[in-house]
Amino acid sequence: MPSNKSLSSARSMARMEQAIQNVVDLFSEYADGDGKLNREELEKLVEKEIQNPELKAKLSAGDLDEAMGRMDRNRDGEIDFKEFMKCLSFVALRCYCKKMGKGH
Ligand SMILES: [Ca+2]
Ligand SMILES: [Ca+2]
Repeated sequence: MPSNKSLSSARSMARMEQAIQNVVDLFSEYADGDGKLNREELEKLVEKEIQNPELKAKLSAGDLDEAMGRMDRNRDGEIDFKEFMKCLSFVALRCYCKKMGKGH
């Protein structure tokens, strides 16, 4: 008969926890130890972790400088986790609006 003990220890992460963990892991992996993404690191992240062609086109080449400028709120030339989260929530909101058919 199944034991409660194994249930709690073998539990896989819930979706919400998984989503949060993914974002934290993604950022820290690309920030490479110093807790901030410079332009080169941001470029790598966009290159490898974004597949949506529409989003990718927006962020590639020359637009990356613009995106970086918009994300870098405190103008220190790098993206910290807080700035990254702001950008992510903006993208998520747009994605949500699209899904709900509210366009633009
Ligand atoms: Ca870095
Ligand atoms: Ca910054």
